[in-house]
Amino acid sequence: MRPATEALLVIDVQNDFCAGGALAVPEGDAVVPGINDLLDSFAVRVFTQDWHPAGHASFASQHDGRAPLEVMEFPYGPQVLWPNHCVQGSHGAAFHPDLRTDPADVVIRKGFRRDIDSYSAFFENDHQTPTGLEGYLRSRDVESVVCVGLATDFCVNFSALDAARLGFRTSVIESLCRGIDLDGSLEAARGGLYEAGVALD
Ligand code: VGL
Ligand code: ZN
Repeated sequence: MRPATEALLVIDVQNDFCAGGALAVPEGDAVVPGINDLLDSFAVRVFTQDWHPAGHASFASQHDGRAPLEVMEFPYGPQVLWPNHCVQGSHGAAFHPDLRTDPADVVIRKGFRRDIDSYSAFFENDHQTPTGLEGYLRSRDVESVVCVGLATDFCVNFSALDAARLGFRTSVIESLCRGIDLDGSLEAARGGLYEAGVALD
């Protein structure tokens, strides 16, 4: 068993980020068996779920003349526009069917405000609006966070950066993550995580 002060953060292992999904991450499904094996060794297990209302502002379909993967200026800064994905209650938003979800202590849903995206498990993309995860972890006396899931360069990256910034000892198990890799975003994420003191295991 890992120490009681260590949490496993399983990020966005949902159908839309896996093979056949609306925003499929290459080899996204490949993380499932390893995550399943890891769950029982952690005393604190947090899952996140990208959970957008239909018509979410991060969807390219909401902006005339815009295509997925273009970057648009939002009030809080540049925002990548995505294909419609992880719509609340849809099959795409459900966890991968082979992921063991019963061991989850808590499921944090994010991205449910129409006008603001949320990559990080801790804060929305304005970097101010909290999801509540910090308080949850602190009230359970968590000191370390281990991140796995999808996508390495977006939700895993921003979750790990925020965890480190909040003072949690933070690591990312890269073999249990897969990335989107948009214009070098995977290498940029690795560099940023290293700079932030996040261990890449
Ligand atoms: C994600 C893009 C849009 C992710 C979520 O889980 O990494 N990426 N929404
Ligand atoms: Zn999303």
